[in-house]
Amino acid sequence: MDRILNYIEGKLLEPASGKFLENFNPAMGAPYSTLPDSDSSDVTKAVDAAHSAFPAWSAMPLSKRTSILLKIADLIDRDLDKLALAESIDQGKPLKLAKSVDIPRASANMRFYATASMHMNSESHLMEGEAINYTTRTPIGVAGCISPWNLPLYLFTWKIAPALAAGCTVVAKPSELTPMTAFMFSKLCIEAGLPAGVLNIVHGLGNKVGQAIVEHRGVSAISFTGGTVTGKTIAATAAPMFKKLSLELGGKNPNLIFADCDFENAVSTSIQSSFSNQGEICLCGSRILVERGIYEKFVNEFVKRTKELTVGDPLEEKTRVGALVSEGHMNKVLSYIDLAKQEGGEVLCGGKRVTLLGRCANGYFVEPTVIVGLDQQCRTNQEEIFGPVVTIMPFDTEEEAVAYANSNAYGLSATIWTDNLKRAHRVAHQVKSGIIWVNCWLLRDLRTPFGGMKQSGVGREGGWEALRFFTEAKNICIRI
Ligand code: TXE
Repeated sequence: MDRILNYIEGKLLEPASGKFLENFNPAMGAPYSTLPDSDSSDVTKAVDAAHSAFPAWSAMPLSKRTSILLKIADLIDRDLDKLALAESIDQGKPLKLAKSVDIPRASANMRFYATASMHMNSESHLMEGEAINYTTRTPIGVAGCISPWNLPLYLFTWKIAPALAAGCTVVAKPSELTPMTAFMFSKLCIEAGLPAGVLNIVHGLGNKVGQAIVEHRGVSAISFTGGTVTGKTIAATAAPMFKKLSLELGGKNPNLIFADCDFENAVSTSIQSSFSNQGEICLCGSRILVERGIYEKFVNEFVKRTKELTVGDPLEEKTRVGALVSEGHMNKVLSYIDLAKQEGGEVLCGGKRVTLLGRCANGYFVEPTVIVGLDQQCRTNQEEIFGPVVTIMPFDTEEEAVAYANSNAYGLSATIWTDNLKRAHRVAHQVKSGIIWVNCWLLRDLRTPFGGMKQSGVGREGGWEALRFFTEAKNICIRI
């Protein structure tokens, strides 16, 4: 069995306790590696290492820092096939997706922030005749980066890259459900010559390792992506300590389909936005709202194409829907399908666990599921399911569509399908979400602000936002 180790002070180490946890292959429903069951003493060691490394890393000439981060990006590209295979085995996602999206995005994150830091400049403001102000932005210190299991290396690097590029040193924790590519990443950092202690990766459980990172007085900022409930716990711990917080939490995103849309494009992209990565993407459009004039036509076509999706072994080329990340998560998704039925929903397709033959006989597979007949306020339409389950509801007017879209505590992203440009702008301005896609989905420009409103989080990642988050601004005012 592979043994994952912590990465502290430039070395691959066992946890202080000597204890390890099992790491499951969700497509097989069986453990295949172990990971450290670390605790607060490992976190303290990592924070100490990060503090020791901070003065040299933050003072390193930008060109040198950049070249190390670019080297890491190159090594990710070199190992694309190995990393993609590991990600698919660890997470359950189709290998094809890991190869085309997850791992390329991980190296893109490193490259984007390595070079962005070269272009970041600080502001200066002249107060006519009186004074000149200039603002400095210096790295905040040791940053804590906590990431989830749905897009493991993709989201891990999305936090680490801007933190390191800004000159911070980092203590990071990947999800205990998907630790493998973060472990492989630590080996690439060693190979790239990242100085010891600049990045420390402590593996283990959220309520032990994650909580210890959030509680540690030596950690100045926490960047977290994960569930809203965990986000609340983190905020409750970190806020009284006045730590800087970036929380990217859940979503229950509306997908608004107007009758004047490009129908083919709307249906085919909605299949993607519903079931990509088994629906385990915070940006998935799990509430589909369709203008009544095309409601029936849309539902029929959508269900037909959903039934054509191959649920199967993530390593097979034809697989479109892989395994859910864990047995617990699969049971949660199935319980929401039961709830939808109790709430009066009609399951038009899917709804059940899939049992495959062969090596994946015990895997955590769920059929892509389409449910209609539910009202906007029921729990199925209010709570994040985070699986291959969507609901479809009709609407009659634009006002109604906007009201339905906003009738939820989350506000991460929304998709709008219409060929009417004025409507696109009107609706985009009224929907309360941090990210709006018009006639597309998950089209990402890394320069744009990324994050949610309401219960979807606090703060924004992406572009300058992340570099600002990991730096502290200071204004200096000099009388002329
Ligand atoms: O995530 P957690 P879970 C949603 C999704 C899912 C639900 C719960 O609806 O069903 O959240 O998933 C670490 N202090 N999303 O419980 O716990 C944990 O170890 C510090 C949406 O698996 O939020 C992991 O590294 N850290 C989402 C990370 O937090 C703690 C992606 C995320 O895990 C901690 C994942 C604590 N007290 C789930 N407790 C998205 N928005 O992308 C746990 N962690």
